Amino acid sequence: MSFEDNEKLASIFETIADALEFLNDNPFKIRAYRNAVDSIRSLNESIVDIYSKSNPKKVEGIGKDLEQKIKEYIDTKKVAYLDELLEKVPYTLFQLKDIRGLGPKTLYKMFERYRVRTLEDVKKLVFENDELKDISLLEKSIKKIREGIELFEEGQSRFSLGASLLIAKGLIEQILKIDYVVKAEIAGSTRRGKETVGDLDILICTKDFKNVSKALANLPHKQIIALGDTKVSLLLSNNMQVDFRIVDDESFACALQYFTGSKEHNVRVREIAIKKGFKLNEYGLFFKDKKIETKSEEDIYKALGLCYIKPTLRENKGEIEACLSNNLPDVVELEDIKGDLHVHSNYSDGLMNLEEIIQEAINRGYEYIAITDHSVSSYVANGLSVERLYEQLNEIDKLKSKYKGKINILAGSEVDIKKDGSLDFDDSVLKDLDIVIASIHQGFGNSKDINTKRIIAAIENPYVNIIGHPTGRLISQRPPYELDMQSIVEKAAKHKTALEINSFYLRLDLNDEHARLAKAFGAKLCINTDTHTKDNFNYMLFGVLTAQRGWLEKSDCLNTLNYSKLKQFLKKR
Ligand code: DGT
Ligand code: CA
Ligand code: CA
Ligand code: ZN
Repeated sequence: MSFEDNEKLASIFETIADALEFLNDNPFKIRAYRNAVDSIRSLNESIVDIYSKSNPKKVEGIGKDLEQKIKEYIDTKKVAYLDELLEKVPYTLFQLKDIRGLGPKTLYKMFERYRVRTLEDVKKLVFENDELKDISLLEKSIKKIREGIELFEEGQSRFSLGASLLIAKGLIEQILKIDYVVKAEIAGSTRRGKETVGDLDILICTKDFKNVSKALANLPHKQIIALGDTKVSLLLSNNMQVDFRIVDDESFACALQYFTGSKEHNVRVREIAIKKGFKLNEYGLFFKDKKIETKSEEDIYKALGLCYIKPTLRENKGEIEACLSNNLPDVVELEDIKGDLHVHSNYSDGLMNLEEIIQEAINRGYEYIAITDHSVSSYVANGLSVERLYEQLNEIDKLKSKYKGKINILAGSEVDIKKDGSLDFDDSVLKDLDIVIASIHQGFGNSKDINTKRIIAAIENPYVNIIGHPTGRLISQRPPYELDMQSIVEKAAKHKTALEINSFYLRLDLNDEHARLAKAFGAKLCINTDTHTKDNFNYMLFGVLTAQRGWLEKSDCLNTLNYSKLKQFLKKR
């Protein structure tokens, strides 16, 4: 099954990278594996299909050595190098590497010195000791690890939207090949575009319940949790649970509405149904016990006197009221996006050169594209010095003329906001750029007041156009830094600085609620992918779903503007 292979291979490479990190191996080698993981996760086709060809096309981020390992995987379904590494690092440690404040080096020291192997072992160690001098952990670090463990335990039981959508897509492709399956659709929180997903829900339309449920149970899995004619639940190899519901054509629309949820939204819709004399459940819509034909979800909402409410809005956060008072937002769609304004090239830590980026943006039908590499302080990301920035500007200038009429290129930078709130480049440099993103990449541990001041200083800078990933969170890995979000959105609106919705699936930053707050205060949002590889451009969907959940309309977003309107906004004043 194609996409499951992508995920399997990505997680093998990820585990190899983690193991190398535990063992303090060469950082470039680790980087190569991580880059490969990234490219595989954002691929739009099966890695097995690509590399099964005799003369496979080049996949970005995958060099000769890793190509060999992929071929080995295709032949043997495993990578022997991983087994070798697993003899040195106990596998249980891997699950703990995402605990904030811990890190592979400390974890490995804990293993060597105290034979710590599981989360329970780590908890015992750090909650019973205020410091561990033997492995040079003082009180402050121990406190951080304790906080990290709490966050980790919260996030453990949920998957990222990115992983969930990827797996769902692969499963649906498989399911549609089963005999007598007419339709298959994603439902549940994945369809609502929620940032994390507890389990995956898939709805399947057929007449042949028995054979379809049998075929579902034959999809690759680790365990069968439930097996009946109308419901099959599987545990996948990555521990994700998938609930398949099998329905006939007559019930499909109502079942889709029901299993999309949210539960809270459904409760409200059902109340409205009952008040009007209807009954609504997963089997159908009934009026005085007579089943009413519903071909689509639209039909259901319409019959109840409601307008159609998109899945991303179905959270009972005011959408029913908005619908009844004709104020439901006409939310932004993927097709409304006219360009990506946060892109890294191989001048810093991206994998594409400038022309590859431009070509890809053209392929995607974008009207404009910005090049925004890191600035000098982001030195792990190979940030650009002023000299290298001007070199790049020079090259971009030439490309602007070369691609004139095909796409508009904006020369920019993702400038670090330094600890004191000043920026990595002086205004005299920033004024030469077409677009400036300012982001915090260092000094997360400060107070709410200091963090807020740093961001507001950047917002007020006359050359800054966008604040990148404003809260710095990494979903279930790093909490957002504390910010006074209301002051930030107010200032952003006032100074015409947009706030980013970073679409990378572990960021989704701003999140849906912050986006909605920003909109309420009239700030513009910009949905960017923070692309580092060609396929990362696909992340735009996650950002758009988040924007929809934040009730954003096309007019609330910066990168839905056409090029001349965009240029006007970028001038700020
Ligand atoms: P998750 O999996 O935690 O990310 O969230 P959901 O929304 O996917 O929840 P899930 O998988 O438990 O159920 C999928 C949908 O099915 C849910 O959004 C609404 C519907 N549903 C499930 N159980 C119930 C229930 O007991 N009552 C109602 N009204 N709806 C339910
Ligand atoms: Ca679910
Ligand atoms: Ca479920
Ligand atoms: Zn970036």
